[in-house]
Parts: sequence; C-alpha cells; structure tokens
Amino acid sequence: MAAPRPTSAETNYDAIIIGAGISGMYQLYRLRELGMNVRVLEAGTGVGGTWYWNRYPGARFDSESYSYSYSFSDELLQEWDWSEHFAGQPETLRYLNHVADKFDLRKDIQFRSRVASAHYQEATRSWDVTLEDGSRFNSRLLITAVGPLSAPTMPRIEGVDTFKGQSFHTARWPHEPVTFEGKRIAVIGTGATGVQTIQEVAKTAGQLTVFQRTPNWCAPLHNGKISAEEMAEIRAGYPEMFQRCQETFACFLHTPDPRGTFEVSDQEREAFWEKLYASPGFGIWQGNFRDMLTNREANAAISDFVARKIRQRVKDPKVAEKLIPKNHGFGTRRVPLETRYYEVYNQKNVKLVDISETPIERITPNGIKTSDAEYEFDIIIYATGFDAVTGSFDRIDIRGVDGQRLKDRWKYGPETYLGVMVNGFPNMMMLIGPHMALGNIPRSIEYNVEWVTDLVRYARDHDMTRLEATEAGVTDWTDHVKSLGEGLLSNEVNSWMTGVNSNVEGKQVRIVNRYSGSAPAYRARCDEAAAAGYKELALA
Ligand code: NA7
Repeated sequence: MAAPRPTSAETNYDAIIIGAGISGMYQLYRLRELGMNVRVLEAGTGVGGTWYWNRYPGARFDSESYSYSYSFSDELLQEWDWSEHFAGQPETLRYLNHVADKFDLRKDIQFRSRVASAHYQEATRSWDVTLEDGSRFNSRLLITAVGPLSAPTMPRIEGVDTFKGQSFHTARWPHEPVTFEGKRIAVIGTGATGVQTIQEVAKTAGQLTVFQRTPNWCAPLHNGKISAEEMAEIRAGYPEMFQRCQETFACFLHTPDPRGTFEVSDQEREAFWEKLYASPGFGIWQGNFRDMLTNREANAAISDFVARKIRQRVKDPKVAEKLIPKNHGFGTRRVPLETRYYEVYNQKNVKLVDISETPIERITPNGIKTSDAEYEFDIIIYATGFDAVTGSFDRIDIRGVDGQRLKDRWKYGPETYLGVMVNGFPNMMMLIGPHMALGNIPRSIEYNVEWVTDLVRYARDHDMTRLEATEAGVTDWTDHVKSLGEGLLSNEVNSWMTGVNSNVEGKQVRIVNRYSGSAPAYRARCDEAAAAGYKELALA
C-alpha cells in the first residue's frame, strides 16, 4: 500500500494483525506475499493462540486432526505426521510452532504485546495502536485475529482471591507441570473444557469434586492412534478430504443426514443413532438427521437416546439423573466429546456436587462453601469459559470515525458486513469475528484470510487507501444473519453461542453472534461480493 504517512506514532506498518493464533499466522503469511510491511502483536510468549493458552490437562481436538491442518501448503501437509485422530494440545502447539518456523513467521511477530487500544485517524486513514506497556504503532490496516474464545472469565463468586491453595483458569494454565497425585481437587464448570479436564484429573487425583451448575450432553470421542500406514493414506487423500470439508455444512468431515428423524422406522433410527454413538468425532452432532436442531420432537427423541446412554454408563441412578440436561436438548449447545467421562462418576475418588441445588456461597481460604457443606481443596480449577465472540473485542478500546467505540456500537449485539467489516471503522478487518461461519475453524479461517487478502490486493492495485463497509451492507448482512438464526433451537438456549455469560455484566441477554447458515452459502455470498468488484463497500 502507500508509502509512510505523517503520524505521531513511533512506527508505521501497512498492516497490524492482533493475535498470532491460527488466523493471525496465516494472514501474516498471505500479506507478506503481497510485499507488505506487517507486524503481528501477540499477548503471549509464543504462537498458537487457543493452543498456546489452553494447556489444561486433557486439552485436545474434537475435530479430526488432519481436517484441522492448514491446507494451503502441500509441502507442509506432506511433511507433518499426526499421531492421533484427535490430537492433544501439546501436539497441536508443536504443529503451529512448526508452521511458524517453516515460514519464518516469528520475525514479524512481537510477543508479550497486549493491545490496549486502536484508534482510527481520518487525517492519515490509518490506525494508531497502543500496547498495554504504552508503546505505539501506526498502520494503514488493522486486522483483528483475536479468536472467538480467548477472553477467559472467572466466576463472580465472593472470595475467589482468598483461596490459599493453587487455582487456575483452564485458559491460563501454567507452562510448568501441575501434579494432582493424592491431592484434593475442585473443578468448577462442565462445558467442553471442564469435561476434558475432569476425565484427565480423575485419573490421578486423591479426591476430585466436580461443581456442576448445568450438565451438558456429551458424546464419545473414540480417539485412536494413527499408524504409519494410516498417515500415508491420509496424506494421499488430502485433496479429496479438503474438498469434502468445502462441501459440508460446517466444514467438518460430517454433515447432516438428508433424512428427517421420523422419516425412517423406529428400528432404523435407533440403529443409525447407535452407529453415530459408536463412531469417532462430531458425527452424532454434525452428521445427525437434518431436523435434529429445528424440530422439537426430533430433538426430544435424540435427547432421550443420549439420556439412556448416560443411565447405562453411570452406576448410581441419582448421579446419572444429575448428569442428564433438563433445560436444553441434545446439540443445542456445543456437544463436549468425551473419553470415559461418565464412568469417572463411578470412581470412588470422584464426587459430583449439583450447585443448581446447593449453590456455591463463596470461595474460602481453604476451599469452597456451598449452601449445605464446606469443602477443603489443594487445587481449584476454574473451567468457567469465555466472554465469547465479542469479548476479546470489548477488551480493546477500539474507536472508529469520530471516536465511536466499537463496544458501544455493538451494545445490543454485533453488526457487521460479512462478519469482516463494520461501517464507521474503515480499514479494520476481522478474522473469525462475530457473524462468521465458525464450524471447523481452520477451514473457515483459510477462506476468511484469503477473502481479506484479495480485498487488500484489490485496494492496492486500485490505489485505494480507505476501505469501509457501507451502512446498508452492514444492515443487510446483520438482518440476514439474524434471520438465519430463527427457528434454531440453539438460539433458545443460554450458552456462549448465544453470547450469554453469567460472569460478565450486561451479557445476560441472548444475541445472535454467529452465522448459522452453511459454510458453502457463506463463501458463495462473499465470492459474489468480490466478483462484483466490492460494490457494497465504500472504497476510496
Ligand atoms: P463453556 O462451554 O462456556 O462452559 C463453562 C462452564 O462453566 C459451564 O458449565 C458453566 O455453567 C460453568 N460456569 C460458568 N460460570 C460459573 C459460575 N459462576 N458458577 C458455576 N459454574 C459456572 O466453556 P468451555 O471452556 O467449557 O468451552 C468453551 C468452548 O471452547 C467450547 O464450546 C469449545 O468450542 C472450545 P452454565 O452452563 O453456565 O450453567
């Protein structure tokens, strides 16, 4: 883009990318190809984003490892071996470090650099970016690669700071090993993270106590090692596999079955569900009957099937009932995949405390006090989730034209153009921001990055230095995203997917923060906008 501009800040860049996770790394790679001067500002001490921060015990993929790889470099695909169908976090982090090494990405990444503010300057058509340590940068483009699940939230419980033992949020797990042998451990939270943590910690803990507010519908992961022969087959099949991911609803290897739940006989339905329950990965969620998440009777039927499984697996019927969700149906929240999670509650060293019945009153110096008991612990693990999707934006003071704050603009929920831009915030592009197709995230990321890169190239080739979404474009897209959410049972449920977080002021009302149409439809819409010369954007 254009040469350096007059500015008060210390350093000029063509583009600043916030975040060195999967999206930030790939965006850096692509913008470098355009010959741009790019700086990535990353809060952590290493690359990897989600896989850098979430080092909690048992953290692993719920998507098939190979389907989660970057697909843009054949060389990279050919040289990397995955050891398991659903790789653990250390392996994924190694993979992302390998990518950073291979493409020499680190030289443009500045670590230990948490962005505090980004203010648009109309006079220079650029962004002033300031870090928490006060250092300042200026850049023509601001690209957010901050991730939808990266702002961890602690519970708002009295006394959290008074606990004398060790305590950790799962997304801020220490780099040093933590041992559980013989210790008294508490886990608060039973989402996808809590489930992975609980089943791992239960293996060695002296006593594990799980504080559950709402049970989730979990399904077996069925992980397994990948042999050398299997890896060779996977390698040979990459083009077809990635092609399949492009065609499925959410870019997973699984996609909804075209049949309706009640279009088959009772026997066929039961057999289909047995097969899905016995198959690896997200099939039971993403590859189920097409009406599972829209038809109440269909949803009740699959919920009943999974409830029966839980009753079979948990020996104590009272505990089993506590583990069966009553306030939402199967698949209407993100389905945690598990490995012997339910069997954990058959172990003598594990206790389930239902805090919907006996709420936590406070954290004490020695442990946790509920309405009916006081527990002592050596370690408290907070698996209490994230201020999702907009939370990582809220934590940066982002101001657009005339000092308008993005946080204020999104007070009643995000408003975007294709999930990528916002009018009033020129030259800011979001990767995997609100209103984006999430699904199998790296697949969505690659498309998202390539679309942004094409737009940047187009602007450069046409000597344009101010790229802004129009108000009409934002209104249309936001209305479209909201209409796609209508009739989805998941939008009637409180979860991070509907932007509800009991621990964040002002986030108790459900909003539409995700694009819930199909990934192919999303891509078709974005391709159309590009093919039409970005007419829906105001470019100057
Ligand atoms: P989630 O899915 O948001 O789960 C958070 C869990 O923590 C959930 O069980 C919450 O119960 C519980 N929670 C949160 N606050 C409290 C308080 N104050 N007291 C008791 N329990 C609480 O986050 P995860 O990290 O598990 O997963 C997020 C996504 O990351 C996941 O879906 C994957 O896509 C990766 P609640 O249900 O709100 O009653």
